[in-house]
Amino acid sequence: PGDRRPVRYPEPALAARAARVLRDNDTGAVITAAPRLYPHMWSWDAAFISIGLARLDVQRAISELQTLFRAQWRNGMVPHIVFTENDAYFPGPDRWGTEVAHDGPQHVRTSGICQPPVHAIAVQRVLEIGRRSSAADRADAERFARDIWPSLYAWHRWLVEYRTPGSSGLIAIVHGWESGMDNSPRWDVPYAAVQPGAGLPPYVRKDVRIVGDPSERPSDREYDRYLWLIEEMRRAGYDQRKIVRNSSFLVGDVFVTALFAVACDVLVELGKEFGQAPEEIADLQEWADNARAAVAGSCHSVSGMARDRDLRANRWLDTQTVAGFSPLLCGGAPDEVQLKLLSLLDSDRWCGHPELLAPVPPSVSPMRPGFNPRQYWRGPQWPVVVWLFSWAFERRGWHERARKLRDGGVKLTEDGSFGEYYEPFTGEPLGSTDQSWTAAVVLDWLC
Ligand code: 9WN
Repeated sequence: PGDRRPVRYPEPALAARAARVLRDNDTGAVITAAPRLYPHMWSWDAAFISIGLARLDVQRAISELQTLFRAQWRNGMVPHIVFTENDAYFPGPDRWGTEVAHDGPQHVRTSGICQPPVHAIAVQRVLEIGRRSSAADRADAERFARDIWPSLYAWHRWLVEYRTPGSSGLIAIVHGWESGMDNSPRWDVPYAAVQPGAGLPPYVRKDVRIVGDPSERPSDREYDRYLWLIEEMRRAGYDQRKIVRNSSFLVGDVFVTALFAVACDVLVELGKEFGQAPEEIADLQEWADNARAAVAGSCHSVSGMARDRDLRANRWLDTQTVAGFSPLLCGGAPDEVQLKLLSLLDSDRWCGHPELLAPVPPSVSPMRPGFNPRQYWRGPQWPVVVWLFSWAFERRGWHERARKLRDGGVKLTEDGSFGEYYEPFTGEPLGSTDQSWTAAVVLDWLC
């Protein structure tokens, strides 16, 4: 394996190309998630993008995160999309209609849902990089980390206040898009219960016109459900309490919960360093402990894999995907469970599968029924997911494992196309090319 693709850039040339992608995707105001398919700012993309940007320009990395947080809702939610003027993406701001919300920002249009809370991780990374840069960058990064901390705290508090219904302790999502893994088979069962009503206003998809092969994207049936959930939320005036009470989709997301736990840990570290309020630091410590316990509590007794919970149907979702490895991100699972997960991750069901071009986890195991190597979150490998595991493993002191994932991530992306996701056996880039967050994580790996 390794020569299945014609082009392979040496690391310095790959880094230069990645830098160019970020510069080319810069509208001057924001770095769009991708040039054509995603012409706006996405919440978790912006976090990863700022990490890559910090390698090029610490100031620009800071301003990217500031732009996202200027769109934070008054209740604390960080919206999943901050819209630019471009109208090439559907659903755009008119379809979301978040003007009906009491808590939305005044000066900018946003969607009405959120995405995984990886922003504290990005702030800490920008700070680390800024500190190794010039004295001016160090001072700016420190001021920024201190100033943005209360907004990060408010964001985390929103997730606890509004999104931890029920007793599982898992953070709940009200739309598959909130997971960042839109059409993962994780959501097939809860989505099957979402019945688009007759009142679903007609719409025309734009994504399938941009991605050459529509079968790499979610199906129309799936889109009907995505749009129906937006319709429900708009009708509820984006009132979180109403949405969590009534929406047809409510799922405890174990991957989001694990990221939340570790992001709370990071905020505690930053809070102590910059002298933030002790009672808020104590809140974050408690939230981290609760989230970690919820992730550990979700693990299947035989496989050890962490599970999401359908909070409408009150049952565990046993579909095995890369999210099953969530306890490895945040810790807290018993040793025997952790060992089981690590050996599963290394096995031929996951990273050790003999046919993989690069030994990094696909979104779904190639050995599972339903695995589709070309279909979005149903099989392809996603560089940002690899980055998250390599970052978490480094943080946990598993340096060798972190290095292997980083090397695998570079191998996956060394064709220089910066695909949104990759076919795991051939390494073909799929979805969008020149995807900003792919370029950003590659820059972080290479610099
Ligand atoms: C919907 C921008 C986003 C990522 C998500 C990814 C995809 C959007 C879409 O693109 O989702 O939010 O239209 O498919 O699934 O993780 O943040 O890159």
